[in-house]
Amino acid sequence: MNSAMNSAMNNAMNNAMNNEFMSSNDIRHEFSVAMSAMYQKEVPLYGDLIDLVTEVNSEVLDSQPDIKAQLEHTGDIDRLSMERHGAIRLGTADELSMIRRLFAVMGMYPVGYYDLVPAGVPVHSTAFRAIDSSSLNKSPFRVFTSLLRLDLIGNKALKQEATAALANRHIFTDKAINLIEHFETQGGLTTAEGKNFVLEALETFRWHDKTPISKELYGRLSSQHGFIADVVGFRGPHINHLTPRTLDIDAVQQGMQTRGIPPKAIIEGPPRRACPILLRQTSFKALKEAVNFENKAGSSEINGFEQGHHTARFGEIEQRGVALTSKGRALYDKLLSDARSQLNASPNEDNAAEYYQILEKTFEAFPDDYQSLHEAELAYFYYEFIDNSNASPKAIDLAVTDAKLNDSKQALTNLISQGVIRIEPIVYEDFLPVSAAGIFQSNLYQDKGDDSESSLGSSSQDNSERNSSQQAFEQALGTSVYDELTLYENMQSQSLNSCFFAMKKYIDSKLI
Ligand code: OOG
Ligand code: NI
Repeated sequence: MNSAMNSAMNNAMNNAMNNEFMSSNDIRHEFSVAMSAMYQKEVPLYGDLIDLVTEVNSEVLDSQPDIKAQLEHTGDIDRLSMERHGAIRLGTADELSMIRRLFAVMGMYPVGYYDLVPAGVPVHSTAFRAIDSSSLNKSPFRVFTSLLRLDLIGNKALKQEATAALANRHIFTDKAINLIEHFETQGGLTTAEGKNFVLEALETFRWHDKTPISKELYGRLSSQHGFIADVVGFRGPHINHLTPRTLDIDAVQQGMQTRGIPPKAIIEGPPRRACPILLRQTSFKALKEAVNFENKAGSSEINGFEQGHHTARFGEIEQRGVALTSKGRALYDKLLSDARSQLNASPNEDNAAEYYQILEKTFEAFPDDYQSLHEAELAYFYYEFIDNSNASPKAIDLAVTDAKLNDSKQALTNLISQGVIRIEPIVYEDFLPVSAAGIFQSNLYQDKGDDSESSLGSSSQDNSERNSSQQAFEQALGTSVYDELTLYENMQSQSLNSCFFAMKKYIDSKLI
């Protein structure tokens, strides 16, 4: 862990210990609520989506009491309708490094590196989120944050114009920056400062319908890639979608169709399964929105502005499952790519049914019960000691000694099948690059259709290219990103340790 990250962690710890400060978890929660209210006002169709999700979720709760009981047990029931993530796109290294400091105030740290260039999208990204189980439980809100790869614009003159436009904008209010600095020096914000911070931070994510560039420059940027125009053409990184959690994504996809909320062609990610893995997502197609382009000299000028439109903002839904180990993830990536090559076209409206069929068939190779996923080390789990199991303390003692001393997987597996240890899936908190690319693509090319290729095309990429772009991203960010697999690994091993500890206490109390 580097020193910037260390000080972020120290801040978070001081913050939690020092009562006079508002906790970062509370700041994050209040921010996500404020952001949701702002976005529903800005994009009313998103409010309709939330209504649909709420209805589908309550139907699931009514018809499947076991799911309701589980959500009540974990405390998730109260947070069910809260947004799980949003996304923004930034233009410069300075913006990225300041946004890192802004999110740190809310206890959100950069996790994972996503390179979208091989998928034809000129950005690379990370996700800012809480990193420990208890903070995630308090508020799982995350922001998928992308940085534009201006270096990929081939046309030198255009690149210069884009760079100049970005250099002119200030996406943070002075008060927000002051409060961030105050947080860093004091180690926290008081409740009054925290509430003020939420209001100031919100300004960065607001929609502006007056652009700082001309329609003509906007057109040239769009013809390179819609994404470049979306970043360079605006005064700030408007939140481009928010994403609530649904208990049945297939039902929401259906429901959108019948309610006139235009869905994207397919649900991204793995197929529907008994034991959900990773992340399934879908969205409604981005809206065509009126914007006013700066036009001091033009003939069609209305008060110095020329009218036009822009397409970028949408609403999304997600359904999450268990986090996969690197072995599980490799299997997921392989099966997804097998399914896509069998389809022999990119999934779209016309081949959606065929695509789902192929996907389901292909994923039969992925075990679909938690016990098998655990045994094959494909997924991460929490361990819980059940002290009312029928196993004798002596037998538990032997099995624990074996599992601990010999690191014996068999002993652990036995304890699980005897019902002494219960496993509980660790939820995947991150994103999937192929899915993200699918979300990006279907929301940037409304006028041209889902399949249109960007002028950057898609390219293959070797490992050294990937490593060097990750380094460039981290340099811009001002710190390295957390490795998501290490975080899940730690959660799992910490949970196993506390489970063993609880068992040891139990055995000692019985055997003495
Ligand atoms: C981000 C797209 C990625 C997701 O859920 O995979 C994303 C964007 O459109 O800026 O949010
Ligand atoms: Ni998203």
